[in-house]
Order: sequence, then structure tokens, then C-alpha cells
Amino acid sequence: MSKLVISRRALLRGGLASAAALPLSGCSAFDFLQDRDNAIREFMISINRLTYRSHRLLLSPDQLAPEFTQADIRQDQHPNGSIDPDTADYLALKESSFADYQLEVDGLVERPARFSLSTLQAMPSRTQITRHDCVEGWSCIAKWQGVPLSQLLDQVGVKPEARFVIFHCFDAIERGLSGEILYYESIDLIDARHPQTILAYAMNDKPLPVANGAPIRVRVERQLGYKMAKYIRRIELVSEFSQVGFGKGSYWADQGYEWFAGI
Ligand SMILES: Nc1nc2c(c(=O)[nH]1)N[C@H]1C(S)=C(S)[C@@H](COP(=O)(O)O)O[C@H]1N2
Ligand SMILES: [Mo]
Repeated sequence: MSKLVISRRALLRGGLASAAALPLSGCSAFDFLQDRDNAIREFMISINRLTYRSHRLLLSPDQLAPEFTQADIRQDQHPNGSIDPDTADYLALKESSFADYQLEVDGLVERPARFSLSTLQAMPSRTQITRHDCVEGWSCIAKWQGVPLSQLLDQVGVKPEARFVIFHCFDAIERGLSGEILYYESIDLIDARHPQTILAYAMNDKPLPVANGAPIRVRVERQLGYKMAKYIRRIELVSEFSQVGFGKGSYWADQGYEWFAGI
């Protein structure tokens, strides 16, 4: 088994290494991948489907990502991507320290619901010290506390036809002539129900800072940083991605990155 895991990692490293050879700034996309009809892009997407299937075959649904100790936390979590959202909705909530924040959970669920920050904080929580790996090549170890997403899913009752969880965020990741694009990400229900998948409201024993996604960001510990949506506004259960963004289920996947970013 460990041999298989190593070769899977080696395979991914190879993919990341070739990606790293291209100029990258921040989490920005490769220019040629912006072209939605690009042949190389289609090729990479087909590889991604293969990667996803092989991951799901090799990885048991509940296999835990490594956890660390307090002594392993050497610096603050490096803020990346959006770090200070300026959309009107977000600014209004931030003004009152998120006292009026309500996380919406809807879509293919039996009982759509809203959760205030204090309700989320009063639910049983999980704390984990984990390593965050960004596709750009940096890593940080931090302590995260939050509500297991599986608890929320059980409360709202996931309909049998639901397959993915979409995270809709407050921050504008892109602004252009056609308007602004708010960050969005998604994971499948295996990752959504994974024991380490939490909606984090605290980092390193303090309330989650704005730079790292206040009031709520998700931790998806077996995948790369861009899957861990910050500033979550709404969680939607869907059966497919056709109504989400440009159809790939994630802002970065719509830019040509892998939707399944397993590490
Ligand atoms: N809403 C939102 N979530 C996001 C991003 C973003 O720009 N907006 N950036 C992603 C990327 S690329 C990374 S590496 C991590 C960074 O999390 P951090 O700022 O806590 O380090 O958040 C991810 N989630
Ligand atoms: Mo990232």
C-alpha cells in the first residue's frame, strides 16, 4: 500500500513540478489556460479525471491527513489569495465583527437552514494541527478549530441525488468588464464527510483572522490550499456543476487547474 501511495505522490509531484516551471505569481492562472477552448487545457482536464479516479481507488474515504504538534507551528499561516474582501456584503458584516453573519445551507437538502456564528461555535468542534500546501509551493502548519461539515450536513439532511458541496464566498477574486466573480469551490461528499473536513472559525487559538477567511473557512486536509474556501457565505448541495461558474465546479478549475487537488 505504501508503495502505491508513494507512486501516487510522485505522479502528482511530477505534475506540479512541470506546472511550477511556468511563471506563476500568487495563485494566478497560466495565461494560455484562460482560453476556454484550448486543446492543452482539455488534455489537462482529462488527466484530472483520471487523477480523481485513481485517488478515489487508492485512498480510503476516512484516511486522515497527518496531524502535527504545537511545537511544529513555526510561523503564522501565510495569508494568500483574497486577504481583505471589499464587497459591500462582507464589509457590512465585518463592521459588526460578524455578529449578523448567517451561513446559508441549501440546494439538494431536506431542510435548508441558516447558522449564525454563535450557533456554529456552540456545536461540537474538532481541533487539528495540519499542514496547508499551496499550489505555488509554500506550506504552513497551523491549528484549526471548527465544526465538522458532516454535522451540518446531517442537520439539513442531504438528498440522495446530491453529489457535491459548493462553497460560495464573499470575496471578488476577479473583476472585469463582465462584472465581478466571487470565489467558489467544491468538494465531493466523500471529502465533505471526511472527519478532518471542518468549517473553521479559529486559527492558532484565536478567532479566524480576516486575512485567513473570517468568519468561516473550510479545511479539506487531503487537498491543496485553493480547495479550502475562505469567507464562506453559502453552502449549496448539487448533483452536477452546470449551474456553477463556468461548469467545472471551482474558480480555479474553471481557470484550468485540477478540480481534484489531492496531495
Ligand atoms: N474565498 C477564497 N478562498 C480561498 C482563496 C481566495 O482567494 N478566496 N485562496 C485559496 C488559496 S490559493 C489558498 S493557498 C488558501 C490560502 O489560505 P490562507 O490565506 O489562510 O493561507 O485559501 C484558498 N481559499
Ligand atoms: Mo493556494
